[in-house]
Amino acid sequence: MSNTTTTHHRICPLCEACCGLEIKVQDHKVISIRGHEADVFSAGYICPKAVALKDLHEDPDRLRSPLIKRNGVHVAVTWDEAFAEIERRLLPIVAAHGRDAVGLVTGNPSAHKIGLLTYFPKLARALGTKNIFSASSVDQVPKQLASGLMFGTWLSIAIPDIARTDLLLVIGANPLASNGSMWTVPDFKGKAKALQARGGKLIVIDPRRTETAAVADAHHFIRPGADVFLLAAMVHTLFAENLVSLGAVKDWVTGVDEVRAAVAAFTPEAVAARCALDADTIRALARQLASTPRAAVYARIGTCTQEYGTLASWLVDVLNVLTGHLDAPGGAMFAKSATFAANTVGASGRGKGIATGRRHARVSGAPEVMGEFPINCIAEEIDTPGEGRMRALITLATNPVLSVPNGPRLAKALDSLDFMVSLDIYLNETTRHADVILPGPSPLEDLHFDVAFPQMSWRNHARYSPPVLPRAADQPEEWENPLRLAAIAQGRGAGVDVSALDDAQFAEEAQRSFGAHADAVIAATQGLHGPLRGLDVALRAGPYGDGFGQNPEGLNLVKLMAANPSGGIDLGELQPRIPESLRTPSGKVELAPPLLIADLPRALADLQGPAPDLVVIGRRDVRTNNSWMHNLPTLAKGPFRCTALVHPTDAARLGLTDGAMAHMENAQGRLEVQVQLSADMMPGVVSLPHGWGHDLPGAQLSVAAQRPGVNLNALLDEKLRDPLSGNAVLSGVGVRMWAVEVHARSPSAAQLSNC
Ligand SMILES: Nc1nc2c(c(=O)[nH]1)N[C@H]1C(S)=C(S)[C@@H](COP(=O)(O)OP(=O)(O)OC[C@H]3O[C@@H](n4cnc5c(=O)[nH]c(N)nc54)[C@H](O)[C@@H]3O)O[C@H]1N2
Ligand SMILES: Nc1nc2c(c(=O)[nH]1)N[C@H]1C(S)=C(S)[C@@H](COP(=O)(O)OP(=O)(O)OC[C@H]3O[C@@H](n4cnc5c(=O)[nH]c(N)nc54)[C@H](O)[C@@H]3O)O[C@H]1N2
Ligand code: SF4
Ligand SMILES: [Mo]
Repeated sequence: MSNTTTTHHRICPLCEACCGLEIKVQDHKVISIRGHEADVFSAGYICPKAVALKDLHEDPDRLRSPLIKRNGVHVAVTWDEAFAEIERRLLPIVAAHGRDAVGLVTGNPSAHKIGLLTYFPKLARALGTKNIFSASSVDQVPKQLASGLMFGTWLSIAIPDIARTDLLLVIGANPLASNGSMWTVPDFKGKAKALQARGGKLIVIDPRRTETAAVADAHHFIRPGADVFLLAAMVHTLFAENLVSLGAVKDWVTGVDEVRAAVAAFTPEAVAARCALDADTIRALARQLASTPRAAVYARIGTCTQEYGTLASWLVDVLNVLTGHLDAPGGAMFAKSATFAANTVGASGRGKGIATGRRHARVSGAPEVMGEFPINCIAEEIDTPGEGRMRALITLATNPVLSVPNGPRLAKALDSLDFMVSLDIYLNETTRHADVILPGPSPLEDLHFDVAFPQMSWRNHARYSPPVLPRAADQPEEWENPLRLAAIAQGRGAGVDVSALDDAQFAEEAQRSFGAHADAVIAATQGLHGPLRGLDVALRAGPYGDGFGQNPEGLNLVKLMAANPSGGIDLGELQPRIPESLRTPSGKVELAPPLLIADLPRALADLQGPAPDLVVIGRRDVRTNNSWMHNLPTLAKGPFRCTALVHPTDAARLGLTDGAMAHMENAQGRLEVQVQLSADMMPGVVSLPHGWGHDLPGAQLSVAAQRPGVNLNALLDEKLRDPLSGNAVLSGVGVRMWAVEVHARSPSAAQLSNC
């Protein structure tokens, strides 16, 4: 043992802000985690979750070896035993029932791991199943569908140029708690303050006066699920008042007249009651957007997880285009990623665009979007009898029993599977159903490069971090497990030489992508393997790359690695990219995609839609991360966070009191929740966070189980979806609430008071 302290620079893998960390290590133990001041992108900013990476690494509940379920109990086994068991049990299911009998679902952490993100498609291809699902359909797929239709690729996402904007309209997002999403923007608060300091304005539209709303210049409540109406009426106002001005992209937009006609009926007066916003306020917002030279609209999960998620996401960018703010400095711009971006490859300015509905789900008939079916369909695909039923499931870094509507039905369905494999680092609410669990390394034992987020970053950058700590001798790298599973599915045997298979697959891919130059590419990347080799190729062939020697000043992996201690490579502020970034068939911004225009009448017909007395929405807290970080002591301490926020007027009419327990019920189920009075709620709306409910038997989460909270998703209906994108409805669902009689305290209430 030595007392030498080493300093490491590591990008935080926990959320989309991608902050650079400085981690000090002594004797293989983390002694401190702070922000990396020199980081070219995040400049030292971090949130409390980064510090919990130490807890995560040291968590005794984190799995260090594979588990096999024997007689209902999970027991530790060797890696070879685990893969042999998978081969023994998976292949007969495929042989007897076909490839679609195996489902594959991936979750949020995969988006942060190059090993999982770039090897998941290999596993999906090898399985050859149409039953692919991901957390995208409880999240952002509406935004991706709308952007794909307008701009031509699934990740051509226009983000606010916050460094230069003077008006930022934030709808259904709370970046002060979430640190941003579909927009990589560490220290949103600091950037918003700078915006205000230069005279700019931040406006928030949200059914709760959130942490972000609290620092804003203005905040408006909106009835949950009504964003499509507000946005359509703002677009209507632009046309009605002659405020449309396309600015620099005017020669690159089609469909303006179709949009004008499509929103004709959405007058501010017509939508006001549905939105619970004055017609005058709606008009004023549209005028302010049109009259501010540098302005942008940004909307996120609150606008996606509703029945009109795709329409709302689309109308956000319609506003950006019609007010001349798309692709303009200070407006909504496109990042230019150094790697892996579909809008930097192939011919510039035109492409195939995107397609959906190439397949349909067996039970619901839901169309495939981004190669996936809605994650809400997993349970019914398992528990609905008939030809093509799903009998086996592979889960990859996801906890759908807590994170997907109607978790209880899903849990039951998982129990009825013939076989289930989970690639996961915890024995939790979902993986307890698995027959085999394969843990990945701790994040600190893994290298890091963000594949997706530089495509949505507030500034262009390229950063790479090597592993901070060594892996245990037998722990595979994160990408090896999906690849070995792929090999099993292809009949290559559980004992396959993963490294040789990776080499062979790389050679095939090089042949496909580089043709006559494939041998040169293979030679140039000699000595690399796994995702690092793919990264070097992506960098060198990418828009800033060295072109394998053609552009010696350009980027490659060696240069990227060398930049790690000094905080990575800054690639400059956002630049106008239209028409070059477009990949639509017309080579234009397609403002009026027929799929979306045809969906507007559905919204119009719902203008007088039902207005339940009380609806529930979610919320995020800076110390939690979806369903899986409640086991880390640093984050779990402090006040109980799984409370139901209730406005005092609602509490008075329903007989609820602060701190007391209440029933929350609808046709889906009933929960017992702790009430917290909050004048920040819109009356008629209550807020309960998701990702809780850690009291299910068979999980191994000793800290989280002490204060389990309740599962909001037990009250949500898995059949409620945005029909275009398949995205789940997570917001604005009707509930009833009434006080729990004090003399008949339930076990969960008693448990809470113990903590
Ligand atoms: N009601 C409601 N429900 C929601 C939401 C909401 O706002 N309201 N939000 C939705 C959103 S946006 C999302 S993204 C989903 C998230 O839902 P999921 O994708 O299911 O993600 P998590 O709940 O974060 O669970 C992550 C899983 O990955 C495992 N894991 C963590 N790190 C690693 C790793 O390094 N390797 C491996 N192999 N496994 C790892 C964890 O143990 C856990 O099982 O939840 C959705 N559910
Ligand atoms: N601390 C923390 N950070 C996270 C996560 C986490 O769990 N914890 N999860 C990560 C993930 S996976 C994601 S996808 C992102 C999400 O990032 P954000 O989109 O910023 O997510 P939220 O903080 O849930 O903010 C959504 C807001 O929408 C509001 N809302 C609800 N319904 C409606 C509606 O109908 N209309 C409007 N206008 N607003 C509505 C809610 O009140 C809430 O304030 O956060 C990421 N970051
Ligand atoms: S905001 Fe927090 S969790 Fe997100 S990347 Fe930064 S430090 Fe990590
Ligand atoms: Mo998410």
